[in-house]
Amino acid sequence: MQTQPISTEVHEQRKQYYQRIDAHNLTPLWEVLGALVPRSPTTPVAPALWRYAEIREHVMEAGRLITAAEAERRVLILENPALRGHSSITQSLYAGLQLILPGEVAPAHRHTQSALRLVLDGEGAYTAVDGERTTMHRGDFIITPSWTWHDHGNSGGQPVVWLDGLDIPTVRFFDSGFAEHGKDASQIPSRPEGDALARYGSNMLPVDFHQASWEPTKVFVYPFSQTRDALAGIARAAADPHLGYKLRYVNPATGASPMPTIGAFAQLLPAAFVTNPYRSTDGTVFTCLQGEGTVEIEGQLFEFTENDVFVVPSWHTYRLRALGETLLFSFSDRPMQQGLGLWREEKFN
Ligand code: 1HN
Repeated sequence: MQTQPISTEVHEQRKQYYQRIDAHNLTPLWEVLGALVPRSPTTPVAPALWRYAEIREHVMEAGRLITAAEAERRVLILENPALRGHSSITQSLYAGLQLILPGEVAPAHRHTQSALRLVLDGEGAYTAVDGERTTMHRGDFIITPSWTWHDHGNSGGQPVVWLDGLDIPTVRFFDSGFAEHGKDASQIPSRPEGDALARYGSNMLPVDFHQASWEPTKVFVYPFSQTRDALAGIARAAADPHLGYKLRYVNPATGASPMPTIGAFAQLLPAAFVTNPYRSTDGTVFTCLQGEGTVEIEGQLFEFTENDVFVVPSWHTYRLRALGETLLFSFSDRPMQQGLGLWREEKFN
């Protein structure tokens, strides 16, 4: 950018010119070009952490103030501290903690926004997706792809809390949001529990089943037991210095992410493991399923333990440190960025 000094006369002429064109909704590019096309990402998103032990009681209090039916979804949104009022945890993604009490139903609806759930606390709830229920267990990764009917219920005896991740800011950006309410509060199951996982998620597929690369998977639950086994299985070999043992969830029919807008990952860090510094352009939401540790994000240190949620903004260098053996779940907009040719990462030593 040119930094030549200009006379006060020219400065004044330009200012008056900007005011004259302003009335026509015109503005000069040269005053904003540097900010529009930065040399590297300049995100407004702030690093942040939510300590589950500190916020759990606030989530439970919502259960005494409003029913799931009245709220439709009883959720406390995890708002990025630098994006308050935007219902966003990153520029493209939304996150929240949803509570469902014994006997409650969160009524059936569908929308073009894609959603994921990561079960954190309590047992006995279920989610139904397009006519099939799945009982939710801690650590299960459950998806409701765009325009799939979904409702939740709790037939157990404990409050159940899960982390919701949605592409709400992305759909808002595209102005492509549609939604519908179901005619019944709960879908009547049309398939037995476990059908989709057996049919589409057992290293086999129905013989005449084919999907385009952008289509979401029919596997709508990735049980934690399988994720844990896979991570334990790869942890017998050497760890990646930047990632530890990290796997991405996939649509087994295509190899792409389970849903086109959100990528999800599970990561095992052995006790005392410290990752080498790393950054990528996908701002990422993490939650700790097991263990405890610290994350250092551009010099800011956060301690995390089970069920804590933290966010690493785009292009922020971070380093994870595990105390005991630690298992992290994470999600980001990586598949969108990769599909558009925008995604970059950098590994430091
Ligand atoms: C939604 O449908 C759920 O189905 C949770 O559990 C959170 C936030 C915004 C819009 C729709 C759910 C949501 C949501």
